[in-house]
Amino acid sequence: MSIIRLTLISILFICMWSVLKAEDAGLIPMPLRVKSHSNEVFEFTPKTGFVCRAGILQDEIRELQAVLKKRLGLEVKAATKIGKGNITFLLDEQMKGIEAYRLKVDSKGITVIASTPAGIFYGIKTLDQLLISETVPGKLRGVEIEDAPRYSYRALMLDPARTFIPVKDVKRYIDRMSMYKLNTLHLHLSDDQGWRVEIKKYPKLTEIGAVRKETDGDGKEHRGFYTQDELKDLVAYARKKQVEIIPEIDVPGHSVAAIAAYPFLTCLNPGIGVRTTAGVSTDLLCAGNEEVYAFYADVIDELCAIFPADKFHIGGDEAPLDNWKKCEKCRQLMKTKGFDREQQLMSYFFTRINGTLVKHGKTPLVWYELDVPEYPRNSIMYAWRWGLTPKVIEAARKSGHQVICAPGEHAYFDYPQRAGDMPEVNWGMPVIPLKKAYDFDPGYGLPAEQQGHILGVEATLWGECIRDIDRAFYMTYPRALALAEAGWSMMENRNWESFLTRMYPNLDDMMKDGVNFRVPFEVTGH
Ligand code: TNX
Repeated sequence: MSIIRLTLISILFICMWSVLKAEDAGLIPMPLRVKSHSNEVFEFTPKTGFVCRAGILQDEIRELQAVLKKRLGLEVKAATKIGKGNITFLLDEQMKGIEAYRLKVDSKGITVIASTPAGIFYGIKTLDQLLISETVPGKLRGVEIEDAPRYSYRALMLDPARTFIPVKDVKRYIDRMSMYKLNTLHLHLSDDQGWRVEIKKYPKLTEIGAVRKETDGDGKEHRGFYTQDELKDLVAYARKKQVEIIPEIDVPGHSVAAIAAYPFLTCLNPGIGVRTTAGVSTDLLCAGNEEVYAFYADVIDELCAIFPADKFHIGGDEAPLDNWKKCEKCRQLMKTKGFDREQQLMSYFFTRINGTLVKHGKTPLVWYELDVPEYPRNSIMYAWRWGLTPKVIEAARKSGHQVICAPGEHAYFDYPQRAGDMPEVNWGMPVIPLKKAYDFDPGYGLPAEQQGHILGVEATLWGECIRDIDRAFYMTYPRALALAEAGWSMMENRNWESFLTRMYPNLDDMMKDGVNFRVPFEVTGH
């Protein structure tokens, strides 16, 4: 072989080796466009600094500093020159998309351009993912990334109502979800088995409602709730990670803990205690009692002072109407209103609760049930029941509502990732393997004009069997990586094999960080 040929082959080999591909860069979710600059390499040095003209990016600078400290042990300080081996943040109001960003890495420097701090933040998160998969420490291969999300709403739900989750654990959960550009944490704060938020006007909600005597007969008391100050701190923490927290108070079903504390809230069985088993209760809030609406107006008033999000989840799921049929007050109200079906009372109930939300400028989110005749015009529907999402998307389009897709068959993260994975649960939960979580297309392949009302995605981690944050992480990951990609990436940029390759550097990173996850052995045939 001639010297020239050998040299050419070596150059080609070196180029191939050093060209950055999204597949080997651990980028999740997959960006809109990735272009590698094969001849460029950026080198971090102790002199690397950040250049930032706007004063409003303090949190983002701190995030960058934390990333570079963690990955490279570097302390980066303010610099003045764009290029020259520095990292530059530019806010460009002309750029379209509130979460969009452009990231460029070449031998002269690193630049992140966005129209908002959120975009800059996501540029930093992408930079972080580039760093976790670089094999030569301190070097980054040249790349240009143009990125923007498919959907604006990308959420995970935690259920501290069934099993309380301390604030410090929720913060860790937020840290990890923000790595994958998930921008909403939905907190399910009340259910039959627990009321988890301090309400100053009604102290018994937490004195009584936050104590569960036992769980499925284990004889162990379980208690806990968030004070208002703790939640304000949590909201501020999340905001720095570009995560918005949305509270949920589930009504009129799943309200036994509140009823245990304030028995007047229900129709027929005022003596019930906080529920100690999973399942659905027939003890609902009474729709025919004015005091119920006044009570929840007070609760919502206090919660709106804690959560600045413009959305507020009011539950609405699994409310069997047996007791409303038998309750005098409910019957009387139906008569006055001229209703002939209890389901109409359900619509009435939501309208009344929404009256309070509207005063605070909030939009109600609801677990959509196909048999409820009407929801408030401004509400956003969750499609959640197994197999019913296409139906709900269509029904919501006709009724003029927006939809969040949280389908049971792709996004119920309380379901095991593999058969036999949850031996402690014997009620036969279905299985959602990683592949099934990945196969989720929130648009269900519909033509563009039939999916414009889809706002985004959410995965729900119902807490009946989630005993602590390690278990929560174990159930969440790696499936939340699949969800993040379903919410952010365009279908034409998504590919299962590529996803798996990009997943491994992230699993490695979670391991180093002490974040629990389930190794998806089955994808490699084990
Ligand atoms: C249904 S999904 C529920 C939850 C349970 C979950 C268990 C929904 C809106 N309600 O109350 O925890 O199933 O998978």
